[in-house]
Amino acid sequence: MTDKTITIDVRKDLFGANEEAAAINASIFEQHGIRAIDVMGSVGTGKTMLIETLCERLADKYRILMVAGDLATTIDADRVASHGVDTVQINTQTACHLDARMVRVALKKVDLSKYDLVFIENVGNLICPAGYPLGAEKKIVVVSITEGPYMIRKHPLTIKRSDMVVINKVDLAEALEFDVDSLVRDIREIDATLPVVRVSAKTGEGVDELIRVLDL
Ligand SMILES: Nc1nc2c(ncn2[C@@H]2O[C@H](COP(=O)(O)OP(=O)(O)O)[C@@H](O)[C@H]2O)c(=O)[nH]1
Ligand SMILES: [Mg+2]
Repeated sequence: MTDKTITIDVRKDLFGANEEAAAINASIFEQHGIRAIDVMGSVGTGKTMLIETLCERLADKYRILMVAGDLATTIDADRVASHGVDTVQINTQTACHLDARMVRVALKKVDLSKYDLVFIENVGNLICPAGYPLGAEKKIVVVSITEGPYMIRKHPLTIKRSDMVVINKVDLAEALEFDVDSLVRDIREIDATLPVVRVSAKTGEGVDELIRVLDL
């Protein structure tokens, strides 16, 4: 390397800046007495449906805001809004994940004194969102049995950086002859103690347990 070369430490400069912004978001949530949950997972695993189900179950207990992250469209925000929940859509256009600054911009659009629980649906993929904390108290990852049997083993870092794994669509396990225990074993190989909850966002099976484990 010569003195003509400028080097950039991506971890320090990019991830470090995001972590600082996430810490600010966390303090904003705390000031307002808001609990926030970052919901990660591939496209189609049921993140939005799970948030819809949780909003229905928790409507009497919490004033809920949903922040939806997608490259384009307001489809997910509109789905959740149809349950009477306030929503903010962030369209990242090209970015494969939300970052803490995007979330801060979204939070500035609303009156935070009106809420005490925020669900943040991250952009659908199992890779990028894991590296970008948003200031939420928990990062949960939703996987589902329709993604096939290897998604846990192929994404160990995402599992390591999550506070909980939700295995969704268990209602389809029998029809697809899918061994849900094998997913749990794969998670255990990566983290022996990570909470794992099996649910069906569609039928509601396991959702009470999820609420209990999330301490909501
Ligand atoms: N059978 C079944 N289908 C589900 C379940 N959860 C979601 N789906 C379906 O899976 C598709 C993707 O769900 P969606 O919530 O949009 O996934 P997202 O992309 O992760 O937000 C939709 O057609 C849902 O109806 C579930 O628990 N069981
Ligand atoms: Mg969605």
